[in-house]
Amino acid sequence: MGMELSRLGLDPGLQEQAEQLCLPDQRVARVTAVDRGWYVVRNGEREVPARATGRFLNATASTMDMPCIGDWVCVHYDSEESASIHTVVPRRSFLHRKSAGRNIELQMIAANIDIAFIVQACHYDFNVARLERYLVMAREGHVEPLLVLTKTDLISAAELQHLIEQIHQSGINTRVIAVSNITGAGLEQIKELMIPGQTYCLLGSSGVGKSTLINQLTGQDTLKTGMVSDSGEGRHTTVRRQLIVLEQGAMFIDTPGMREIGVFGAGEGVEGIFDDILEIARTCRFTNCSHTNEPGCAVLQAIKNNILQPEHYGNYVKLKQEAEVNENSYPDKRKKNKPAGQDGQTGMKHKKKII
Ligand SMILES: Nc1nc2c(ncn2[C@@H]2O[C@H](COP(=O)(O)OP(=O)(O)OP(=O)(O)O)[C@@H](O)[C@H]2O)c(=O)[nH]1
Ligand SMILES: [Mg+2]
Ligand SMILES: [Zn+2]
Repeated sequence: MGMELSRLGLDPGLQEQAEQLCLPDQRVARVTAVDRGWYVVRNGEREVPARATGRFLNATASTMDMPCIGDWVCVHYDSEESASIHTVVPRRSFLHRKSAGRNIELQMIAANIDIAFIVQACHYDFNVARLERYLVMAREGHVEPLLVLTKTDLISAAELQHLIEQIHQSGINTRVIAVSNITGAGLEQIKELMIPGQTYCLLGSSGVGKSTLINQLTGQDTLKTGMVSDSGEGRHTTVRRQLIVLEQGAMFIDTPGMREIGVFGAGEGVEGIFDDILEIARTCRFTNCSHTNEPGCAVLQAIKNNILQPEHYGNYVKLKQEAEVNENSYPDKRKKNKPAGQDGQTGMKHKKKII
């Protein structure tokens, strides 16, 4: 499989799995673009459009199991210019969410990610509770998070300092890098952490400057970027997911801005990023304390003593409940979605709508 694929991030573990899964007439490739039912796959230097085979679609019960950006897949090259996807190699890490709407619809955002750049703009977009949601998402998928605050040119140094303090006061100890795509401030810090062969995925609302940041790093206008209105509201300039390989060797996945990020999962992600609360709760008098009105509740006491911020605690409770509700509804949904043949169709439709 050679050097070329390891440059795209195929490590020995993934390679071994891929070798077992791919048939002799198939090759391992990485999904580098996703646009509704279409894919682009890259094997070494060669990048061609691809489709999932009918057989694959029939065997796939959930949209979560469809190929997604960053996936390693077994492909058959039908010609010099097209390929078909037969198998998805199990993901080592992933980013997924419950998408917009009342129904529980799960969506795989990206796979095999080393670091998720959780991007918020200092101006208008900044929101700690939303940062926490993204942190849960990263944690659930075993992806290391990094917080990136953009558009620092629009606020003063003191205001920026205040935002960073708010993050730390909420008990978030993830690294924060503040950048301006206009002045170039902070970009060196991003460049310093980039490692050839690693994959970084940018997440965040529309208009925060995700595509602009990637363009800064490539040094070219590789991606289309959009104007934002005065209210800071973006316009969903990026419509497809795309993996870009920098000359230096690091890979960046650009995603369309997200409006809603529902969390789900066994709650492991939620617990993971609220360590501070769990630590405090260990000293509650009752082990099954619900932290609402029990005597000897350490959490309530900590809020009273200003050690714990009520908003931070409130968000913990909300996310935990949400994760549980979504997790419980998911298996039913999965069953209902069968037979799988029809699901391939609905899967496509959802993809279109969600982004
Ligand atoms: N002032 C300022 N403007 C920026 C900065 N970064 C990006 N912008 C502008 O913000 C607008 C939106 O940038 P994009 O890069 O398209 O935002 P995006 O996050 O990719 O948005 P979607 O593709 O819709 O998700 C563009 O007009 C950029 O020029 C920055 O650091 N400072
Ligand atoms: Mg964009
Ligand atoms: Zn308690």
